[in-house]
Amino acid sequence: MERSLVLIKPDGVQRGLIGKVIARLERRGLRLVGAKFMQVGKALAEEHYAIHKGKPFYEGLIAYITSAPVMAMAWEGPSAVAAIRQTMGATRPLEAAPGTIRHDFALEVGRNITHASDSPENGKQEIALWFKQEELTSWSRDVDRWIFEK
Ligand code: IDP
Ligand code: MG
Repeated sequence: MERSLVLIKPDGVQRGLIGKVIARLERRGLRLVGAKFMQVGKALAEEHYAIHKGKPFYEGLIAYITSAPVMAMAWEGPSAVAAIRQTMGATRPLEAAPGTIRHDFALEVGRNITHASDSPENGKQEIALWFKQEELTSWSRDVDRWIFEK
């Protein structure tokens, strides 16, 4: 089953949106496999956002993600990466489709509430970066057969 890292960033936590974000992912049919509420240190932030090092917004991005606690989660499902990014909406809230989290709760790209992995490979890598193996729980739900075709 495909997995994605999801972060509710400091703005989402401060604004009391943890429950709303989780509710949308649950409602979609995705399955939670790990979750922890944590303060992000500079080292983890820099490794997580290494691909953006050198970009004009990089320093601000590291300051943003380390500024207050985040809710880090691993979610799974068929095509979980694409499904979750669709539920989050485009990176820039003004380009996000109505009904998406970034459209419905945000205005600015530097305060866009969530992070989600952008490929199945990055999903695996990011979950390995943020979670120890024993922090992830594989399980099944009675309702799975009504959500997952196979
Ligand atoms: P994503 O979060 O939708 O995958 P990325 O392009 O990977 O978007 O960028 C990572 C994060 O960096 C964004 O979610 C956003 O918080 C921040 N970011 C991206 N572009 C800008 C920008 O132009 N100004 C400020 N922050 C930005
Ligand atoms: Mg990204």
